[in-house]
Amino acid sequence: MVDGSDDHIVVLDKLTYAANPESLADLPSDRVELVVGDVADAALVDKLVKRADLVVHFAAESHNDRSLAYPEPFVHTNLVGTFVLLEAVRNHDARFHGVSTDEVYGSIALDSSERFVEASPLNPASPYSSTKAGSDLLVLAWIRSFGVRATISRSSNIYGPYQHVEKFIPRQITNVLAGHRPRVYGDGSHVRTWLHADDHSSAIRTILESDQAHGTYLIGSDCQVSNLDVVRSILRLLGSPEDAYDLVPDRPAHDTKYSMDTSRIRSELGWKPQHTDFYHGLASTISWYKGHHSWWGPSKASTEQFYAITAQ
Ligand code: TDX
Repeated sequence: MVDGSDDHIVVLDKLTYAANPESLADLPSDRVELVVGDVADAALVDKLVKRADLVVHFAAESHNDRSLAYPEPFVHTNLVGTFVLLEAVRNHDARFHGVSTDEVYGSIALDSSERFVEASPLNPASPYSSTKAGSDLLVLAWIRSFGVRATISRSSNIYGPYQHVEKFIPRQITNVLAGHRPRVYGDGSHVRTWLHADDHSSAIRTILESDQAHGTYLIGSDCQVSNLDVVRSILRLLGSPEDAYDLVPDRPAHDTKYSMDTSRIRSELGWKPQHTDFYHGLASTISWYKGHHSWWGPSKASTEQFYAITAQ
């Protein structure tokens, strides 16, 4: 978002357990300003949106396992937060982009070749994905009811540097680096499509820079793999035996597979992912975590304490 532009960016972040201000440390301080606060704080949001042309709504409680244990913050941030932002952009006529997820469509059977399209029905399974679906519905209603200038993107699973260690790929990498075995839910057959974080950012930038962009865009790569395949690859790339992982109790309502047809953003806006070799991207992500213990180390113990409650 910052490279190659002279945009002035105000980051509104509550600095919850999932945030690390060090992630902003390398960004130019004259162009990136951090405001610590809540997206559901209407007075603060109104003040900030008043001086903005464009609001990109990345703020979310985003982890399924936490939403099953503590759903309330998901309702607050993902629903009330989106409502507050939409009211502010409506009042100040700013453009809005909502960052969402493939999970709003629910799950696909493993043996099905179905792929979700923009207009597929929403069928979320978890407190997390249902609040994201609700957030998207608010955006669509504010477009139709009030003429708010807004777009939505729904992305597949994201990986890369700076991802919190609660998520699947960094959890398993840092487990191995810390001398622990990766932990795979259920039988590990669940399938995800992995998109590099840089490609997610470039897709959103493409939408924001287009005067033609409207409605909903699906963003994803062609790298569709099972969780077992990911874990075996991490172990191999770190020089451990590929079977040195544990199968642990499954996540309730665990979505089997996500799959989306991402041709709209590719054909209409000319976007495509640059990180097309998942295993290459995984190797460079592993290198990043190897070299950034000081970034992830402090949150590792508390993350594993959380997982210990659910025996995952
Ligand atoms: O330790 C684990 N073991 C395991 O087998 C963890 C943390 C996860 N898993 C499985 C569950 C999923 O099948 O790996 C897969 C990926 O898990 P997560 O990283 O928790 O992602 P997922 O539930 O697929 O949701 C992610 O993609 C969509 C993000 O967390 C969401 O924020 C995004 O919207």
